[in-house]
Amino acid sequence: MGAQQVRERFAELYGAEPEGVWAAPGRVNLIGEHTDYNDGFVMPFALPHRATAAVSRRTDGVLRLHSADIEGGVVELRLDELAPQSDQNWTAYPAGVVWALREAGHSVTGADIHLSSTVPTGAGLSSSASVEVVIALALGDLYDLGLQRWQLARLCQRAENVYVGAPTGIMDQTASACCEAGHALFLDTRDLSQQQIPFDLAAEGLRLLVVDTQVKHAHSGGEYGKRRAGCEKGAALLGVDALRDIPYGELDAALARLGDEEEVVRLVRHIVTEDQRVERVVELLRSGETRAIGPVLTEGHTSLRDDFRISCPELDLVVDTALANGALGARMTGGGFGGSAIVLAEATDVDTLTKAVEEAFAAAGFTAPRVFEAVPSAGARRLV
Ligand code: GAF
Repeated sequence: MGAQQVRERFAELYGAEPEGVWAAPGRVNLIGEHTDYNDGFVMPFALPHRATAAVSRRTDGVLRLHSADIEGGVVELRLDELAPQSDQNWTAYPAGVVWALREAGHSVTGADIHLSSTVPTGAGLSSSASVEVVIALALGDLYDLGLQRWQLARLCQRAENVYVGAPTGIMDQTASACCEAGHALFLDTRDLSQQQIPFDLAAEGLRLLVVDTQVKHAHSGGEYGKRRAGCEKGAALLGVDALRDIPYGELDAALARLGDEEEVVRLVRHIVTEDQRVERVVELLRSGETRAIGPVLTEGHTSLRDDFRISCPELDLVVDTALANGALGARMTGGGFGGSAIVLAEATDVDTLTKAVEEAFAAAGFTAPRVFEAVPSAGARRLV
């Protein structure tokens, strides 16, 4: 929805113009999956799909929230009653950010907020992080909190981990806050150092398709947390702070030391090889060998399917069908257990590929997927 529409709806709901309108995008992760809570590397880019928020300050300790995308009216909350994991609804994301800001000592005295989003929910495209980041950016601006983008991302992650109760890493919030149009973000999640890597597929006659399988997923469910706990167990058994500290060249020796801890062996192998895949993709993009990243993306999928075990039949079908129909590479993206896959393809193959995936889904009796082209877009910003 455009800034003007969001602004007008705010005025209808709250009886006055908002002080401003902000937007924050969803993301696609090109490579580097589940590495973020292992202090590793990730490489997301922002989608044109975004959460837009019209916001005004209040001084009476009240937070009023409304979403264009959810049935129901304005929800009114008192700031001094906000408490972690007290809310199972969509309001937990914006309220969690207000809670995290106040908990960090920032003086936020209330807000009226109207939200509208074009980021598909439950599709592995960071709809939650986009809501968190747009609220943090808006309140940071209005209350003049002087927060840098990486600080916004950390606060949003805290809102998600503690207030919402989902044990996610820092990738999605940083992507939404820091990505730039025409670039992928090479992020070191240990110190949040980042490099913008030019990623202009159209200029090279390439396309990156997102295939939303329509299989919904949630990170507050147990499987994500189990993978995270397994990785932490691996790091503890190997005597390192995080799996990021196992160099790729020492992987075999590290796995041998894990003995018969089969599940941990698989998790460790995925994380260490995935960090190396991110570094390979960065090198290939830097040297202009964009087509050569395809097989690296596909290796990433195999590792997520067989070692990390977070794929599902729909995601595997996208990858297999795409590869059988000329894709350069394909993989699931995001947290897994559903959500979306990405497909790197020649522009000239897009129609054939899309049709092949749609037909394969129909033949398998799966819900029709939603396929769209992902163009690396701008990060969070003020619109009005
Ligand atoms: C989800 C999480 F929110 C991220 O932090 C990340 O772990 C991702 O899954 C997997 O790479 O999007």
